[in-house]
Amino acid sequence: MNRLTIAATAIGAAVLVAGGAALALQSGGDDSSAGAPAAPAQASSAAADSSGSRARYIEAAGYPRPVLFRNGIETWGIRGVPTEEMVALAKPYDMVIAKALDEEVVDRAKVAPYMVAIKRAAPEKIVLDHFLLIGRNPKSQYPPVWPGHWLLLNGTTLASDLGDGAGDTTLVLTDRAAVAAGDDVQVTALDAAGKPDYSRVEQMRVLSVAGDRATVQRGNYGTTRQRFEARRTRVAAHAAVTYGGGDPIWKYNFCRESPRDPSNRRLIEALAQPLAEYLKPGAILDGLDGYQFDVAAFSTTGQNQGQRRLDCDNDGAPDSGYVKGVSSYGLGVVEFQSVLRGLVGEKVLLISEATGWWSARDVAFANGMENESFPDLHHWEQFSSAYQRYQFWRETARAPRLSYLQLKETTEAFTRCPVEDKGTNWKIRLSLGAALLGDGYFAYMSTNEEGRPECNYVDRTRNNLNVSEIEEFSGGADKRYHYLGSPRGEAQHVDLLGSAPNLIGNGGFEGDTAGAAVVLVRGAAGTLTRDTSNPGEGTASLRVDVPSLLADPQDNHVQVRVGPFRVEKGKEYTLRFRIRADTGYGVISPLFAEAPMRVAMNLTAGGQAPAEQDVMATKAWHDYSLSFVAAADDAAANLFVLLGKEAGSVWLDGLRLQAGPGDAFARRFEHGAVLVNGSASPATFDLSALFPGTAFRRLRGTQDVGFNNGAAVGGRVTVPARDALIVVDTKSLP
Ligand SMILES: [Ca+2]
Ligand SMILES: [Ca+2]
Ligand SMILES: [Ca+2]
Repeated sequence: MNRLTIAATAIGAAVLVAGGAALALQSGGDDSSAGAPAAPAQASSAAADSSGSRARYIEAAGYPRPVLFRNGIETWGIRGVPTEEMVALAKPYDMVIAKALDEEVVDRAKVAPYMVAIKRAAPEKIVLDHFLLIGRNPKSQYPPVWPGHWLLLNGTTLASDLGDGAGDTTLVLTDRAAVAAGDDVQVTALDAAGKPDYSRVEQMRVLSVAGDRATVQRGNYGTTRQRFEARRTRVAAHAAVTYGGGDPIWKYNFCRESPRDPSNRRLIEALAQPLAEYLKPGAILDGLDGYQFDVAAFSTTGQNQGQRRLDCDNDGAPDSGYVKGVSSYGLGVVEFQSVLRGLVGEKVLLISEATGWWSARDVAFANGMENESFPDLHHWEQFSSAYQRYQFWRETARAPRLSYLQLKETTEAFTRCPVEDKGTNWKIRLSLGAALLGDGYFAYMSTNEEGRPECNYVDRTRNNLNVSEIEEFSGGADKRYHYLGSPRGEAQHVDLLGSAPNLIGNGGFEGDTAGAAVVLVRGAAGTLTRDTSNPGEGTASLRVDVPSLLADPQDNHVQVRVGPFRVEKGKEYTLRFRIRADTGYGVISPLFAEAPMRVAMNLTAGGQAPAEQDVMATKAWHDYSLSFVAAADDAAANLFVLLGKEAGSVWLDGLRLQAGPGDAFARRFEHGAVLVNGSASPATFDLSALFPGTAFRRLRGTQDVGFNNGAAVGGRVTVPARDALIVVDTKSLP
């Protein structure tokens, strides 16, 4: 994938360096079908039914809600510190998330006993294993993966026989473009009918390719050399990804048509089973609350490698993870969550990932989502999109609902590169501020993902541990966790657009569809009509139908152009609209009836569209607001609605595009308030109108004493562009 997922789990790789030698784990032994080591004997299931105290605590605990996320706990876990030290490290946090299995980084199972101990010491805390859902390190032994369950790129066949001798290191390929130097390839015998025989598989590494010949390293990853016949052998590269210079990760085949193992299980069932087992009494994650699924994804088109595309039904033809015109991979991830939910019941927390264009859609079965390095992996210009996706999950996920945001960047307060990071504490405030508009859980890691790990902050008072405790968690000098108390209602959207003129003349589509046109790219199909059934407002809405996708949806583009209108370079414009969609997923299976459709938009000016932002659309009308900064002066700019990766129908209504910022929010708490400005320009909040009769002050900071200076905050306060301000009520917190 692109930077989005390359960045996704770079921490794991960074910590691995500190971890030293790789550890080969034994599989679980005869009593464990799950194939993971059992928990230490002293780890009983005392925490197994903690959901009651957990629920009471979640209800009672105030905000903000700090999350201890990976960094410190994994570093200490692989170092082997005394358990009491780890329990003390976790003490101030409401939620603890770390890798406690070896699926991505081989040595992280050392962290598991600490996670079990943290949960036992404080059953009210939420303790989750951070599980990489996209794939597994082939060096790990578990979860066990049957060879037919790996996701492969479209492959080729052997053109000549291959022996099993020491010198047999050349594959003669029917299609040389199917493999590349550096690939891990799965070589599978084909039976008389041409179907893969997964009992005869060998893993090889391609060292070089010349003409139709590939030189390979044989018998890798515990497989043994075998003889393979010409034309009766498939050679296919693993769909793989590497995070931050770590080991290759081989991807799982979540497609609903993936091959079935000898127990008639697809990857969907075969992976859910051990994950349910690991949480059971006596097993490695005994008593933990559940999983956070890293890189849970719906879209796969970005996982292709140029012309080499996924072949998820293993029929030898490329499909980009789509079967019969739908993302079979994406729906397979939803089905996986439904199967796991069925195995673990309602008390286990399953947290999905909704970061960027590949966001998962398993809202009906997961309790919530993570947005990684909010907004959407460092995309500050996509605040509108990432923030509203967070709120969408809060409204639609399975109860009990719980979503969180995390930030993974070095900042002025937490860096070893003070010059480069000067003036960046707003990143912490804005992402925490956005979290406080929802469930309030927030994780901060000082991690540089721009290739400068030497900038990462370390805590010298804790033997250079990589933890960063932000002052906003405990109110600075006040040192009181949860100082804001409970929220007083939901966040308020503060309208700063006023009476700025609507640049879209016919956004209600009452009489016709004038101003909107469908643009089809390279043979894609799509139509646009005015629809009077179930309008969003007035008597009609704009309906866009994408009846079918091209065989390979990576190339399928259906765009709706709305405009033209005049914009000025560098100015911010906010689009407000209503949207609903019919995906047809519910016809495939009732499991998918609630899976939303992703609809992306951009503001194109001077031929440039710097930020594509998306929303989640369902059968019911949703109101959304997306803010864009125009990239150029343009008298004939357009808004583009970007469709074509999913078939179905989309309805749009009430389009209003106005000059001005759209991402200003305020939320009142028992003992204070948070003012969030995700916009590209400063925003002034009228506190006397929002929260009349209350006197506020800023936090008394110890890390950013200029911003959090303890000063009284009057009736009107301006929050800089892309920043947030937490104020406390001077009556309850003088
Ligand atoms: Ca993630
Ligand atoms: Ca295929
Ligand atoms: Ca209308």
